Amino acid sequence: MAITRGFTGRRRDRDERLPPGQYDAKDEWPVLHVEATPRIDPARWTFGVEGLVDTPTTWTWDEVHALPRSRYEGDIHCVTTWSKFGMTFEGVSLDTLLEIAQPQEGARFAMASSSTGYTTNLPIEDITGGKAWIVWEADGAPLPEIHGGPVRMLVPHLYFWKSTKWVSGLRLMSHDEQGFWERNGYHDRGDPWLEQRYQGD
Ligand SMILES: Nc1nc2c(c(=O)[nH]1)N[C@H]1C(S)=C(S)[C@@H](COP(=O)(O)O)O[C@H]1N2
Ligand SMILES: [Mo]
Repeated sequence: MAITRGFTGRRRDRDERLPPGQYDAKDEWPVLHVEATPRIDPARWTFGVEGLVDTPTTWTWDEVHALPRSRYEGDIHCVTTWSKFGMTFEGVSLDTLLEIAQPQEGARFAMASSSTGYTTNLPIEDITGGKAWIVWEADGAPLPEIHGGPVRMLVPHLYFWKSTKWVSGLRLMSHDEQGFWERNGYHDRGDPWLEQRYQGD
């Protein structure tokens, strides 16, 4: 009898891609947001980087599409305990955008915003070094409006509330400030492998 990896060791009990306290949502991609889904015409969408940068820059839909494309293939994890394996997202790396905007030495945190008013805070180290994107495609199709289309942020190594839907900009700051869910009790960083769900975790 053939013994495959799936039938040996720990993996039988628990998929090693699953952070503690999470379950595999399989084919389902739950939709979660606190505001009404906005209708955003890509022709009017912009993304701006401001705050502690030498070159504050705003990109249009056409301008971000002219930048080098970057793809994420991997898993996502929501604090409400679902995880989803093997997702593919395409857009542009935040490294590319920050290379243009030129963060200043004192920039240590970022606030990501949606045009709806939703915000979430992130340390600079979590959005640089190939760990964060703005994306307009999911699994080979245009990002659905309900999942943040035309463009959302993607920071897949942190809980998914850090991935702002209908993203409109990023402000770089010297100090940490709390965003929407963080002010409401969620963790300032949100690492699923450390189970940083709530303030104090
Ligand atoms: N603008 C906005 N972005 C948001 C949210 C939100 O309420 N508004 N919710 C966050 C949370 S809690 C999660 S789990 C994911 C859900 O993304 P999905 O609906 O595409 O699964 O979006 C994140 N980004
Ligand atoms: Mo979430």
